[in-house]
Amino acid sequence: SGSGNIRTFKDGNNYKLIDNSRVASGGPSIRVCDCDGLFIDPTNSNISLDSDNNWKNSASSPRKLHQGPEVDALRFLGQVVDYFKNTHNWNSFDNHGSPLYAGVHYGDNENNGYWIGTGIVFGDGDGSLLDYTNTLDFAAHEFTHGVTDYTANLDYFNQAGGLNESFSDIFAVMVDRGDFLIFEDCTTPTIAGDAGRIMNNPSDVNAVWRQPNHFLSSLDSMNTGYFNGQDPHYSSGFVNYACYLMCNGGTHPNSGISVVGIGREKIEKIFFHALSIGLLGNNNATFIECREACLNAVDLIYKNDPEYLRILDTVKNAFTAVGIGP
Ligand code: ASN
Ligand code: ZN
Ligand code: CA
Repeated sequence: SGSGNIRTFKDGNNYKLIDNSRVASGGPSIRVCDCDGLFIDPTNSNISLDSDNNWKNSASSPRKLHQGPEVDALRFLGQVVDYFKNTHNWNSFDNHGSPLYAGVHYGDNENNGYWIGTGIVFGDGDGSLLDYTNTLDFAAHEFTHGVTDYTANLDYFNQAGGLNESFSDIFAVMVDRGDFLIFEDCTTPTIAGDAGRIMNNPSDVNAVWRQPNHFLSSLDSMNTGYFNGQDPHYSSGFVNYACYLMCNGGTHPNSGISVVGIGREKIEKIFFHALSIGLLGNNNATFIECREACLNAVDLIYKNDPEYLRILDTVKNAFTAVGIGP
């Protein structure tokens, strides 16, 4: 994703993709492992090496030997860690500054990436459906699964599963900032304008995961079973849409309910408060409980803000617009 300077670690004759610049202030060491096409755990193994500290792709070498994605992982995880620290005063994924591991070139043409408890593994993709998976919003999405594990600790099924996925998408777009598209930088490199998920229009045909935009949306063949929570990537759609409406405003096409947008700065604080305090330890939280936690967050954070009533209205109307609550 372009050239630039990075922090590395000199060890004998080699340089390692380790960024310890946050350690002195209590932050995490960020460590990139080269999985080299294997399904291996990056924790404490195979740190990416380079002999001259000039990291680059070699066009002639196979994708799994490209250093670009390894460098990107280091940079993007740094940005994600800095976002959570600077915006939410949350230190690494566990709020204890634990080291964060990235496993790059995970698996053979693997079209996905995962939170693994100590960090994230990133597949290279097959170059068609996905082109590498270590983009900024992918890193932020997966990292947020780690934050969720240490806060609300939401199940990955039923309504809690949808909320779990939604929190990851919400903070993915908060970190990535420019848009409400999920994984747009790595989804189908040959097709312009599509994305994994589209929070501003979850049922858009350009989304790989077409999601219901309302709790009561009739189920199409792609999301059959979402009321049983079989795939959290569908039941997250209307919560994602509520978040979008809170930030940018709009009228829900089904319910006709309008929401006045109040921007991202207040909304990200409200959702983080809900995740880390309101829903703390609430493994099987429901959509309604998420609404209540967000409304409580508005009270606790903005009670004395001159805009308090406007903020409350926006959050309430957005949840109501997507069918969560009265
Ligand atoms: N495996 C990823 C996840 O955390 C990517 C995705 O959103 N499908 O959900
Ligand atoms: Zn996820
Ligand atoms: Ca994005």
